[in-house]
Amino acid sequence: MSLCSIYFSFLVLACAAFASSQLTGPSQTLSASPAAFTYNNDSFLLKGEPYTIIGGQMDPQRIPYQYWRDRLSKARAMGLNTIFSYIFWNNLEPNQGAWMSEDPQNEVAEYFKIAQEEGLYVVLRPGPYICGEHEWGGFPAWLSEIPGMEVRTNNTPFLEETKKYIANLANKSHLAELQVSRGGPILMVQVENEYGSFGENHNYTAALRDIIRESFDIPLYTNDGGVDWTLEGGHIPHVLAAVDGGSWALPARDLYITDPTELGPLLDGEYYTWAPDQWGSHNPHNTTVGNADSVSSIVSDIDYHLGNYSASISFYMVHGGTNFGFQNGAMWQNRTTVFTTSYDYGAPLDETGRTTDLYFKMREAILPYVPDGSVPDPPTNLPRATVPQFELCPSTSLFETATSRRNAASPLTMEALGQSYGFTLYEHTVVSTIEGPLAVGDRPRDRVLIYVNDRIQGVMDSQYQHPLTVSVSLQAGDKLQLLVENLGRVDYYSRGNPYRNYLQDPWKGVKGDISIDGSILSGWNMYPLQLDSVPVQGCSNTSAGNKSLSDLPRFFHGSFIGPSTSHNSSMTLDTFITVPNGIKGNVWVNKFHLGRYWLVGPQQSLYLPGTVVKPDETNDVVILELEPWQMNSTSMVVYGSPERFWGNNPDPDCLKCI
Ligand SMILES: *[C@@H]1O[C@H](CO)[C@@H](O)[C@H](O)[C@H]1NC(C)=O
Ligand SMILES: *[C@@H]1O[C@H](CO)[C@@H](O)[C@H](O)[C@H]1NC(C)=O
Ligand SMILES: *[C@@H]1O[C@H](CO)[C@@H](O)[C@H](O)[C@H]1NC(C)=O
Ligand SMILES: *[C@@H]1O[C@H](CO)[C@@H](O)[C@H](O)[C@H]1NC(C)=O
Ligand SMILES: *[C@@H]1O[C@H](CO)[C@@H](O)[C@H](O)[C@H]1NC(C)=O
Ligand SMILES: *[C@@H]1O[C@H](CO)[C@@H](O)[C@H](O)[C@H]1NC(C)=O
Ligand SMILES: *[C@@H]1O[C@H](CO)[C@@H](O)[C@H](O)[C@H]1NC(C)=O
Ligand SMILES: *[C@@H]1O[C@H](CO)[C@@H](O)[C@H](O)[C@H]1NC(C)=O
Ligand SMILES: *[C@@H]1O[C@H](CO)[C@@H](O)[C@H](O)[C@H]1NC(C)=O
Ligand SMILES: CC(=O)N[C@H]1CO[C@H](CO)[C@@H](O)[C@@H]1O
Repeated sequence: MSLCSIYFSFLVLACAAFASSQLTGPSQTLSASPAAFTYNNDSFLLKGEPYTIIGGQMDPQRIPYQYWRDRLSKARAMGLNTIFSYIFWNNLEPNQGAWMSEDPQNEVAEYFKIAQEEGLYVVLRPGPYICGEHEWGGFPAWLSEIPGMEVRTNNTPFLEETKKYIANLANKSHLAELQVSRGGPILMVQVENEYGSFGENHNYTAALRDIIRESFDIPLYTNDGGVDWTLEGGHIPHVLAAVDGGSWALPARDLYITDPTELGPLLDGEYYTWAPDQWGSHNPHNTTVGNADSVSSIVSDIDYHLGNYSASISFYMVHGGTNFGFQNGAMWQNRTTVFTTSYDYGAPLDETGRTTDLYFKMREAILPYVPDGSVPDPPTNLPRATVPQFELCPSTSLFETATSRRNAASPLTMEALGQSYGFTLYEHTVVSTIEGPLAVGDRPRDRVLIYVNDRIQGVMDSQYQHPLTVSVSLQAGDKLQLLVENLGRVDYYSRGNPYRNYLQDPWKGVKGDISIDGSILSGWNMYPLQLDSVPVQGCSNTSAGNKSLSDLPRFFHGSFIGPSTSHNSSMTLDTFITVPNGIKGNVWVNKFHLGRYWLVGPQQSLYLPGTVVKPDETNDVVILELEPWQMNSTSMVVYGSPERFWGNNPDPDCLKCI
């Protein structure tokens, strides 16, 4: 999505002069089945008939694959005829050359086939940059290690990798054969994503257009914020220009796009149903719940787009889903701001795929624009499960699991260590007395827990503007340990704001030297802790029930007996996991990584999909608590509840931080 788009408020609502004259026809000359999907000056044409796209965004890789059909059928029942989907390259190719099309969660062709079975067409948004509040906007971390790499520009290494990615998507992931021109559901392909808010290198976007054309023969489109400079930066000859944003954005396309090969029917490619959440004591959950004015403005915008304007639309998001594991993105706004694990988005289908009040209000507004009887009945929500509270016992510390070691005189970044996500531990043994403020590379990337001989000294985190320094006092033989957490790479940068462009600087861990009072420390042991697997062995009897857990990040282990299913559906095992005594950490259930928790909120519980839960059997739970020294309780407990709550708490590590 474009956060830039929502910064422009309602600029123009009265757009009486929707001038659609002077347009020329579609730029595409379709070879295979020319009539399958095309457009003229005013309208998309599906098999020759005018077609208004009533779309909604839903990304397969953010939804447990077992629930794809459930979510798609519900989108259809809301009145949608088309699904818009981003593809996350970093999930499909986690290691260079390792294409994961066999992994069910990344089998995106299967998702599109289900969409077709459910009566939906598809608009494909492959990026390769997709923004989306997703880790590095969808780029795999290994890209950063390719010499000369510069993303989103006319850069040979970048275009070479992009070429392979698009070809793999088309061929290895079988999306080419799912084009509407070959009888599949895919109508159009987006080129780049809101590129105009990032840059204006038209050579790059033309090259990317040509790369996509090598694999796809259906119409292409661009999608940019509804203002002059974003449209001017983003348009590409022979590619249909679309806008995103609210109703205010609609007139912009024909005001600022003049090349007739870029004109055609009007599409609002991202109409925001609401907004994502970011961690922080002062960030309340973004939702329309209880906000009748917001809901009614969405409803009247639906009329305005589909009625007054006869425009096509895609609701971003119709269902957000979840940034499971370490998959969330972040932004840089002179400090790091981090998207939560939940991508609920305040969307009409909530994070667990249940319909909300907004769903029914939007459905009612959409129905007058679709032929009678063609929309299925709205679904009934299934109940979610309760898991009674149970206690976990303390297991090994994170540091004890750090066994894979590299050493070097100077620190290496996480990526140079061959690691994409999670934590890296940097360890140095001091040779002579030294004290003073610590500097960790060029800046904390992102959250650094500082220990001396296993005792916590402080937290440096680029989320905090204050305090930025921690001082230490060390004797010869002391062990300085820095645990660096990658909180998610920046996924969005706009040339319209005053911030640094961290899309081109994605590195995590430590970049640069580590010094104390200006003296560089040389000689580091480095331990990548990506946590693809976590220890599930039992607990250390010695520390179980012990009043004094050490300061070290620690795994906790426990289990619960899964509830029985009702309605013969794993959705009745869906629940919200809460770690009431936890400060900050991560949760795994049956080895499935739910994601991060952090007491600051606004997210206070994690979605546990019923697909992960074994009914009537033992289910393993592992928690990594990063800050046991901040816990008020010595016991770690977990429960699952059918309802979630959102809320904020002060940050014990930085009470005054914003
Ligand atoms: C689009 O409009 C222009 C100008 O009115 C006209 O010349 C052209 O034939 C139209 N194209 C199509 C495909 O209808
Ligand atoms: C994809 O596969 C087709 C058919 O096997 C082949 O002709 C084409 O060159 C491949 N495309 C790319 C981009 O590799
Ligand atoms: C785009 O390509 C043209 C022709 O090769 C060249 O003159 C121009 O400098 C390029 N522009 C950018 C921004 O790379
Ligand atoms: C949209 O159309 C309706 C019905 O024709 C009309 O009453 C309303 O004023 C129009 N809204 C705008 C903003 O033009
Ligand atoms: C961010 O930092 C830059 C460089 O220090 C400064 O010019 C700019 O005003 C800052 N912006 C905000 C919103 O603080
Ligand atoms: C503690 O040790 C006993 C005996 O070795 C073992 O049976 C028990 O499972 C252990 N408890 C935990 C919580 O690991
Ligand atoms: C647990 O408590 C005992 C007695 O108070 C203490 O000797 C021991 O070191 C503690 N163990 C841990 C792991 O903290
Ligand atoms: C439960 O669902 C499964 C898979 O959908 C189906 O095979 C099975 O027959 C169902 N059982 C009952 C009792 O409805
Ligand atoms: C711990 O307890 C103190 C005193 O009751 C309270 O002020 C603080 O907020 C609590 N901290 C957490 C993380 O719950
Ligand atoms: C991350 C995000 O988009 N947060 C938004 C939540 O809603 C408030 C109020 O509408 C916005 O100010 C935030 O930007």
